This record gives sequence, C-alpha cells and structure tokens, in this order.
Amino acid sequence: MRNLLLTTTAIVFACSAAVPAFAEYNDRNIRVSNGINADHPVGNGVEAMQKCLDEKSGGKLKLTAFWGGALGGDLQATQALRSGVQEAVVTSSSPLVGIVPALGVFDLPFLFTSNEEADAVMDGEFGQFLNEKLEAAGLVNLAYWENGFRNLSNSKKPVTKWEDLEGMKVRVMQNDIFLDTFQNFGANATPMAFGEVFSALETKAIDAQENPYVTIDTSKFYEVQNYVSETKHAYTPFLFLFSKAIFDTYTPDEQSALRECAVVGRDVERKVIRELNQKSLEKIKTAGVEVNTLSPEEYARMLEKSQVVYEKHKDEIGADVVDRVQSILADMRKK
Ligand code: TK8
Repeated sequence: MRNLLLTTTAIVFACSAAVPAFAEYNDRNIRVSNGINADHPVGNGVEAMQKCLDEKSGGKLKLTAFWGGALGGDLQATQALRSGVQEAVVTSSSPLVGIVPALGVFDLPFLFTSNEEADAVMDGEFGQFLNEKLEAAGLVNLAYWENGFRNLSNSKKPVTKWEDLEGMKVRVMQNDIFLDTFQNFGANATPMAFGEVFSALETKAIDAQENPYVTIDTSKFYEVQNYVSETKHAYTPFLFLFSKAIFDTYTPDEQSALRECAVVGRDVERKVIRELNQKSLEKIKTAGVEVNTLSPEEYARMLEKSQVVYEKHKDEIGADVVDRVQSILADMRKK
C-alpha cells in the first residue's frame, strides 16, 4: 500500500513536470497591437514568446497579434492599455512622450552609435529607471524590443548633407523632438500617425519619411520612394507594453511568465531584425531605389547642428535623465 502511494505520487509529479508544480495559470487571451506588418521581425518575436508561454502555462496564456494598425495607431492603442480595455501593444517610444516625457531621451538625434550601446542602455538600469516611470503612468514595459536605427527615404533626391532637406515635406512621428530635429535641418516636417504614411507618400502629400530599413521594406515604403539615405539619425526602441490595470489582476505566475517570455521574444526579434537589415537594404536597392550613405564629416556636422535640439528639450525630458544616459554612454565609449 505504502509503495503504491509512493508510486502514485511519483507519477503525479512526473506528469506535472511540464507545468511547474502548484503554478497558477488561467486562460488569458492577450491582444497585442502592432503598427507594423506581420512579416516584420516582431512577428518572429511574438512567435517565440508564444512558444515560451505555452511551455510555462500549458497553453493557457495566448497572444493574439493584430498587425498593420488594425487595432489603431500606437498612441491610441497605448491609451486603451492605460484605461484597461486592451492588454498589450508593441509601440515605438516616440509617440508616448506626452504620457512619459522621459522617453524623449531616445528621440535625441544621433544619441546612440551602435546596437551594443542601445542594448546596454535599454536592458540595464537605465531601461529599468524608465520602466518605473511607465508603471506610474499605468503601463508595464515587459521588455525593450528593437525598432532600430532610422534612415530617411524620399521621392525627390539623394540626401548627402542636411541642407538637402531644405523644403522637403518629411513625415515625422507625433513627437516634438523629431519635429524640431527636421525643422532645424530646414525640412517642412509634418507629424503623422504611422498608419497614414504609405498613402501620404503614394499620393505625394509628403515627400519623405524616416524609419529603419526593415520597416521601409515590410511596410512597402520602397514602392513609393526613389531615394534612401542611410542617416541613422536616431535609434528608437519598441516597447512591449502591457496594461497595468489588467496585469495587476493576473497571478504572480502569469506575470512572471509574461516578463520572462517577453525577454525570450526580444532576443529572437533582435537577432532576426539584425539579420534582415542587410537583406531589406538589398531588396530596396533591387527595387530600383537609389541608396547613399553619409560621410563621417557629415555625421559630425549634423550632430553639431542638432545641439540646439538637445538644449531645447533637455528640461522637458528631465535634465537628470539626459545626463544619466550620456554618462552611461561616455563610460562605454571610454572602454
Ligand atoms: C509602428 C511604429 C513605427 C514607428 C513610426 O507602429 O511611427 O514611424 O517607427 O514603426 O511604431
């Protein structure tokens, strides 16, 4: 009898090995809003995140991704999270500066010079510091994913120096730092939600937009643009945001599964996007778009020209925030 009991106990434990003992998971349908399309590497990240969630929750935590702005633009979706009517969004930080001004730090022109710098800042204590500000605004940032270094595309001419932007109608995100950066270069900058960009380019309501190669590829902007200039004028992250109001109703197991699996998804997404970057560039060129890079001297000139933007926005971002990121970067650059 005693042996039988022991055997039964052993079998029960063995069977439950897939789901940790006593873990508490409920059926959850998590809607994830995206402005970009399903073939963007965020799609690979969401898939990897789902696999991880399946393993942890025995299939109870389900992500349902919506693409191409089907659930509304970044800002609209984020507000839906804050009021607790939608679970999640993958959004650029830039349209959210009205909610958390400190996020504007990522919009400062030419702040980061490499992926390594961006990763170290996002994944380290600085990223955590901003996450606390997001939480205070009703948003749980599960992880920083990659949107990437932004490049300029247009229908007019190659941009090899900032003066080439004179009078160009450039769509910028709904963000004053981007607005000022491009106005300062002489462009006619127009804030617009991402979902309107393709048709605005197609109808020539605007001449130009700026996004990473992978977005220029997957959102098909290259079909309606003739020139791409590798300006790398900003690295903007994606935030994988969760509604705090909803997150707070989840069990601790569900919460930690989401946080851990968002990091698994992040690593896959970053790997895929960095591989795709070069392929997207090739695809853009093959489509007949003329691509140019900037000289190191021109980067230096543009950074110099942009110092007024740093000065103008430092206080509203938070002087402590700007100083903090700059000192982290200065330390990294010494090594
Ligand atoms: C996708 C956006 C987008 C961003 C932009 O929803 O608006 O230009 O870079 O890719 O977050």
